[in-house]
Amino acid sequence: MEHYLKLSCMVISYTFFIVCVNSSEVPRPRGVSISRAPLYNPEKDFTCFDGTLTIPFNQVNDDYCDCPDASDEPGTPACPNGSFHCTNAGHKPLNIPSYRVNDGVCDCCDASDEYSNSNANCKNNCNELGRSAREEALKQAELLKAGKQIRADYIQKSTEIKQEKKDKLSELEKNLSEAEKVQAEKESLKNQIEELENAALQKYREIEETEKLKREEAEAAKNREEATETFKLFDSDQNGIVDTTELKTRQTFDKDRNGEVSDEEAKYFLNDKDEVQLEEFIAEAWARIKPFLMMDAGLFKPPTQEKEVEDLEPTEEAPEEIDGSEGEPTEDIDEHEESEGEHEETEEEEEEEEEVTEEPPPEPTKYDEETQKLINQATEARKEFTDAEKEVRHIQSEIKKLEEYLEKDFGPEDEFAVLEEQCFDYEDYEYIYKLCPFDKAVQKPKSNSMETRLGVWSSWVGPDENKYSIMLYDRGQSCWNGPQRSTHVRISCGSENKLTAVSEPNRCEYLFEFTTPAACKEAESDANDDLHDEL
Ligand SMILES: *[C@@H]1O[C@H](CO)[C@@H](O)[C@H](O)[C@H]1NC(C)=O
Ligand SMILES: *[C@@H]1O[C@H](CO)[C@@H](O)[C@H](O)[C@H]1NC(C)=O
Ligand SMILES: [Ca+2]
Ligand SMILES: [Ca+2]
Repeated sequence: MEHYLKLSCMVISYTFFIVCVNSSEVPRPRGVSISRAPLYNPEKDFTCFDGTLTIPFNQVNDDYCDCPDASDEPGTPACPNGSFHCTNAGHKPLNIPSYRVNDGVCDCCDASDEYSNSNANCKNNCNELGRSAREEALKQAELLKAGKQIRADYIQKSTEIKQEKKDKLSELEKNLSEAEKVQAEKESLKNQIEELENAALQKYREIEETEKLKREEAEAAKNREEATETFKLFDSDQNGIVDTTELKTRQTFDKDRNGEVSDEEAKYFLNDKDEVQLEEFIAEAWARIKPFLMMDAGLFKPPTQEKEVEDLEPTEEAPEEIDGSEGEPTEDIDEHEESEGEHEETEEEEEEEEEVTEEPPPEPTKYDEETQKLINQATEARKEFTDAEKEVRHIQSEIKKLEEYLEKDFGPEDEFAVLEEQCFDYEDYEYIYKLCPFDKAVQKPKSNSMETRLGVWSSWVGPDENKYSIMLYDRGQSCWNGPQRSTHVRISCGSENKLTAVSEPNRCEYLFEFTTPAACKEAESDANDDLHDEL
């Protein structure tokens, strides 16, 4: 076709762009690109591209749609589904749907789409547009060139970091198996010594058991004695029976505090009977009576009621335990305090008016020298085992961190890895936004420090041909009455790493714009495409 293509080509910028400007129109039907011109031969009948029909050439662009595929009307709006080509000399060629031809709106910068519509008043401004587009392209090209340099450095650095991490991982794996061995040894040592310790302590446990039993017996005896004395006191007519009449004289039993002890109230304290004898009094009634006596004596305060001052003969006995249960001597031999203070509880003392205190600390048992030595050794062995266990766990968590790092997708050449462990801020009117790549996105109001998590690193979610153009951070804090927050980060080539814009296109869905040299790389399918058509 070259014989009628008279193109003057300009080479702009050393390598990237060759822009061709038509110096004269190539003879071809209106709305047809140069590359398709050979398909329209005025010397012959025209056959629709889909082969359905052959028509005289003068029916091409006659503003009547003959071909189902619209191929006979490239330059008119006659076919509903056609396409119109603007050459746009000086700028980029363009294809528009044919219904835009002569629709009164300027679509092509060379005004060719409005050829029969002078009202549209379209001007050819392709040269101006072309010039600024080329300037912009030049700038982009320079940015790209500089960015690519930095990107190459990033790749280099990432490779080093990654290698370091891998080395460290394999070292840690060795250390782990060492540490596990140590742990196993320490455990077996601990078990051995604990067996000896256990045997040595057995006799002390038996002693303790006996003592506990003794204490419980003493407790029971004391309780009985108290009960008996109270019985005698209540049994005012000394007939060996306590009845409701006898109780009704005592304000203590005015449960509802209405100033009178009713029959019901008195019966309650006699185990729902009218009268009881001593044994039943001890076994059943005493448990109901005792707390009320204590309350009167001021030894037992229910949480809400203040003790009331009543003129009651003081009870001779002030029981000093509420629940009578001694602190069980447990087996925590580890935690012995070496306080030698032997202090005997003289339980028979009558006038103990002191408040009920917390259980006294269990008396430290005195062990014989041999046993004490075993205890010390066991304590040490337990500690060593715990330390070994801790070390194992520590190494495991280090390994886990490294593995997580190595699993992260830092781009096809790990070019984004350098952004890890950095954070970038963007401030608007109200908030400071923070992006920590491969970690999280957060938002913090300027007025306080309450951070809101807008998402944690999930994955790359760009379209197939450009997967590494969008990052997703999801699983952020839930919105009130709404979904969990999430953030998309659009990545583009820039001379520096910078968060350049933040918006919230949908409720709780944020969009960050981030530039980085790591993204400076020609897109697979860009640039010269449009020109191919014309060359
Ligand atoms: C328009 O043309 C395309 C192919 O050129 C075809 O796939 C499509 O179905 C057509 N649509 C109509 C409405 O004719
Ligand atoms: C692994 O163990 C060796 C020897 O105990 C220690 O020097 C080294 O620091 C450990 N390596 C790591 C990565 O912690
Ligand atoms: Ca036609
Ligand atoms: Ca138009």
